Amino acid sequence: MRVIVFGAGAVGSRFGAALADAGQEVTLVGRPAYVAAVAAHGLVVRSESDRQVGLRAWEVLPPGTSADLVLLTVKSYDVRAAGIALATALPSPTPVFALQNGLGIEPDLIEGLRSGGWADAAQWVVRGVHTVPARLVAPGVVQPTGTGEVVLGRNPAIPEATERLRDALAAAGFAVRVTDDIAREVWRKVLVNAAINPVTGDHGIPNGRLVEEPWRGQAKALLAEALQVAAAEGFRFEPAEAEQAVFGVARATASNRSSMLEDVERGRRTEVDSISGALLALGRRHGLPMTATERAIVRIRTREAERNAAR
Ligand code: KPL
Repeated sequence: MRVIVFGAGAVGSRFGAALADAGQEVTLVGRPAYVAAVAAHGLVVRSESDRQVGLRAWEVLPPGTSADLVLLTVKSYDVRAAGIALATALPSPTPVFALQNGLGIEPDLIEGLRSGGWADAAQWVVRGVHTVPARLVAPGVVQPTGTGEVVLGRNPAIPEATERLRDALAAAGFAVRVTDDIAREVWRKVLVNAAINPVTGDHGIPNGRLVEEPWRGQAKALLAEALQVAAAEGFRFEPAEAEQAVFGVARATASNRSSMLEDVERGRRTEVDSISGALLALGRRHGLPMTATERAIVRIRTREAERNAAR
């Protein structure tokens, strides 16, 4: 199967390497330094001994490149632009799996794909979520940093695409399941990100330390607000189930630095808007108290600004 991994960050690289290792024909799309590194030495997977994986990487998709499916792993704020780029480059509409953190991803992707010329864009978009952790040690060098799960939704217009990706990911060694209620899984993942990412990003701690105070308490306060918003939107989770999800992921990815911490430390924009910002907007609409979330957003914005000023 020909797979385009659009967004060669840590997660895209981990998926791309594993799929290529399992025999899929993988093309990665990433930044110039990354593409140059992969051209020079392949994609390196770091463990006790480094392993090189042969695959193609491009800065932009050469027009006319076709694929059986696309794994979209760009940051949430780049989804629309990625949609335009994909619809412009691919010769015909192709299933696109959106694996981002946060809320409001599909409308952005559909809008981008439509602007790029796919009139029936909604027929080609499939949402998924995952908790697979990874770290980009250097351009073209990725380190798996724990275990996680992939959950794929189904688009009734292209149900077989989900089965194909599920089989490919399973053969590549990932725990993967398919659901007919991806909206609930997206909320479950948002709860996890809302609790883990701002606390780890603010305090510079790996995910595993979230089980310790005072971070545990901060994560629980964020989770409590996110749970209220989810319920107001029609997605009820038992608090114990949600806590289990948050601290279960924190333990399974203990040595991992959350994507928000990586972004803050590298002076990049974080996904705070699509995670905490989206929750805050909904919470306000429902008249819910959102003090912990508001504080977390301010702290992350401050971190982003500090890093940018120090550059
Ligand atoms: O999604 C993640 C992220 O860092 O954005 C988790 C699963 C929390 C792993 O760190």
